[in-house]
Amino acid sequence: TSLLPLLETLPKAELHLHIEGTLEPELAFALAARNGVALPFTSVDELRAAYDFDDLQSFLDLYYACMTVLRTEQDFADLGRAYLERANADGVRHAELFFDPQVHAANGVPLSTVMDGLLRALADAEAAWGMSGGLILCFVRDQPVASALATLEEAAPRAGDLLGVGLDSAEVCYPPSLFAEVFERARALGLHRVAHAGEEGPPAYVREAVDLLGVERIDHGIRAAEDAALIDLLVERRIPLTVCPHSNVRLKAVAGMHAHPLRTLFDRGVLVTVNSDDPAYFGGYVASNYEAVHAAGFTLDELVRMAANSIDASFASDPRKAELH
Ligand code: ES4
Ligand code: ZN
Repeated sequence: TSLLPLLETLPKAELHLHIEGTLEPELAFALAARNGVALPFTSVDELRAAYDFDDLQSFLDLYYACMTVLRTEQDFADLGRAYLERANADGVRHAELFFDPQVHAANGVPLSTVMDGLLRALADAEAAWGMSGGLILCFVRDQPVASALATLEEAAPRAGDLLGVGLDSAEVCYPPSLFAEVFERARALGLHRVAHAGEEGPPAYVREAVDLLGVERIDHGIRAAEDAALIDLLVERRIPLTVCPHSNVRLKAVAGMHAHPLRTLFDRGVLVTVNSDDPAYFGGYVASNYEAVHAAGFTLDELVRMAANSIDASFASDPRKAELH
């Protein structure tokens, strides 16, 4: 019997979610037609058939190609609305959305267009379902540091409209240390800081993100399980990991859920959370990711703990966290 209906009722926060990764093929084709943009696929089925990845880069190539259909403030409001409606059905009470402004800028879309559309979707979700949340501006680590700095300066006057900054895209060969100055500036602007690390990259990248970027959470971080002293550091500093089970399996970061280091990390006392990453591409939204964790041998009590961790690990205010528990 499926635990899914029960998992959908657990109050949870989603902390690792690329809003561009919630673009379902049907909406991608609708926006392509609306904006007169061509997709390199002739049908929804052909696009869905391309969701067969070897690694992170093979996914990113398709993800960035599909992002070209996103052009107007309304597109971002529609995208955000569709995700938040789906998340509400999965018991998400607080959602922190990653977005990639440098990629949109390369497509001719200004930062304000992206932010205004997504903020409208978040405001509507708060009004409709009492959902809280916000935006985390991510720097794409395979673009120059100067581009990240310029993007942050462009965003600086609207720092109050952001929860924080993150770091994503191709990981190997782009160590966190490259972005120390960018993250120092984000800290000075009063922004929270997170970074993808230890998804495909080595444990040393997780340590750099903590020591040199001062991040408050690590996105993925699963390769930290290879380094006992690093696990101790995450436990002592109470630095949560935002783990994305379907993503790790589909991008072959792990050999399968049976080989996932989540059990090691959880049993050692790391504050692990369960998230969906790019759910349109990886075969399931957040409750489905909790179900995958259950199928891998975690008990309902343990899943309840991870849902509680997600609220504690969020950037919601303390009164809001108390309300969510
Ligand atoms: C991403 Cl799964 C993943 N890893 C790194 N960067 C990303 N951007 C969107 N999804
Ligand atoms: Zn991610």
